Amino acid sequence: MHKLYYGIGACSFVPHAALEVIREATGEAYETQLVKLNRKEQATPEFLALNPNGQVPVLVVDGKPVTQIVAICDYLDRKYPQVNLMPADPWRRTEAMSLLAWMNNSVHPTFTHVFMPDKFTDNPEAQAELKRFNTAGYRALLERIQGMVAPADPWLFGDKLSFLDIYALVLFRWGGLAGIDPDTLPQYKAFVERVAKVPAVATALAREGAPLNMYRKPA
Ligand SMILES: N[C@@H](CCC(=O)N[C@@H](CS)C(=O)NCC(=O)O)C(=O)O
Repeated sequence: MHKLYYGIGACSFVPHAALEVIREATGEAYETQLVKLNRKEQATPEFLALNPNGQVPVLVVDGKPVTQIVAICDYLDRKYPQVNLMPADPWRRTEAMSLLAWMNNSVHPTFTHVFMPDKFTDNPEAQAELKRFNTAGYRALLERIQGMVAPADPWLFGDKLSFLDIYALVLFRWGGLAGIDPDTLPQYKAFVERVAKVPAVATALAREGAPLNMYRKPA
């Protein structure tokens, strides 16, 4: 059975919701293990033995850990192609993979500079500057995603919910944490509300227990 190590509201929500979509479609059960990121459980020797990067998600498959969302999504799609979490057509799949990589290697790290600037410098003034600069950059990236989700009918890659729709939800929520008012991105907000209503996504959201709207007005 697959076992997912996840954090509340973290990027691990992408495989978490996907595993739930798979469970609903195929009956394949999975286990979850919460890693309390605020308590630095990702830095314990036991967890570092699973993922030396000290990050969630980790998916354990037949006792072997796999890390990195792009690899985990690729594995789950190849294991359960009938669930269509990536498009089946080779070119559409490549387009989806390109978008997944961009979300993971460009949008996601921009937010990390806002949320965890201490990962990039130990100078408090530089941290404040990183936060300010990257909040603006993050907003611009969310606007680009809004341009992609606005015409989605109903999902980014057609009639099947994909990893991309779930990642779009995660990145939008983080905007709230970065002090970006969700109401200023109305088309993106409407899309995320739609994704959140998909029963499997709603189940995973309920398990994590964090609100969909994480907006914190900047001080
Ligand atoms: N590129 C990695 C990013 C993973 C990542 O940034 N995980 C964050 C949560 S969203 C984390 O575990 N942060 C805890 C830490 O870095 O201490 C992936 O795709 O898995």
